[in-house]
Amino acid sequence: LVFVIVGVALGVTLRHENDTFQETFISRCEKFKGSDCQKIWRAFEQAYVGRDPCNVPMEEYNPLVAAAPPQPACNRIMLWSKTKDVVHDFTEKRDCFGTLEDTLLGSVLDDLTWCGKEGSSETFTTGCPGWTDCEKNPVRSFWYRASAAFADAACGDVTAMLNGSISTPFYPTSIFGSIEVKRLNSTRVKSLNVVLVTEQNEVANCTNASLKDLQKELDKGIKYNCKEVEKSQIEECASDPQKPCGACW
Ligand code: N1C
Repeated sequence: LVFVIVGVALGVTLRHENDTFQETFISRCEKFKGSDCQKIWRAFEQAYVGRDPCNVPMEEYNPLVAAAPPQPACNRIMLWSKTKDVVHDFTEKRDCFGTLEDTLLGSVLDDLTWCGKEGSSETFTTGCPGWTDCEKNPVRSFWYRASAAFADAACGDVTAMLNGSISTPFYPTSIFGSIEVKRLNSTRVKSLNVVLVTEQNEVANCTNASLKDLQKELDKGIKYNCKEVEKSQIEECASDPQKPCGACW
């Protein structure tokens, strides 16, 4: 009897886990009017369901990206690395820039964890590999693939917020460094404008060696600019709807 009760309880928990994840996915997706969220869910699921959670290459998300391609607006694209909080605080309050989290896929999967298991058709949200446990985990491969699609679609003047409180604001193994910068194409992108977010204890400025590496990675023909901006200034502008976007820094 004890086994039956434990078994049923476990079954109920798993079923619950599975259902709430799918419900979150669908309800976030439905905020994007006119999207076929059932179809997008199926394209998502097929990437990792029934697979070893350490062997999900980013290409498995090709059908998902095809079902919901990111369509960023030119001149408003915001990329970032190690500055998620300040970036999202700003983009939530002001309609100046769009990040990957403002696109359907980025917004649906932000802050979620998921994986499959060999021989199972379910989605799990616990017991999944962490970001660095293995390289080809479903969450990491998703962000690689979605970021690649976002950068491929970038156009006009692109902004990137990097962290001036660390010694290497441009980190070659980050998604920004290893995927996005490399995929910006000079036939569509005019310039990359780095906003180096500084605090009282400024560690890096625009002359930082890692930013030289960033310029080397850029497609020739894309103009590069860098500006040090205090975090408090970005926060002030976020809270001042009167201030034009172009006057924030
Ligand atoms: O590795 P990063 O930053 O350089 O990646 C950031 C870069 C941004 O420009 C985004 O377009 O890549 C994209 N991106 C996301 O949009 C995103 N949302 C949430 C990359 N990662 C994203 N996450 C989570 O943040 C992801 O699960 C991983 O844990 C971090 C990576 O952040 P980072 O190292 O600061």
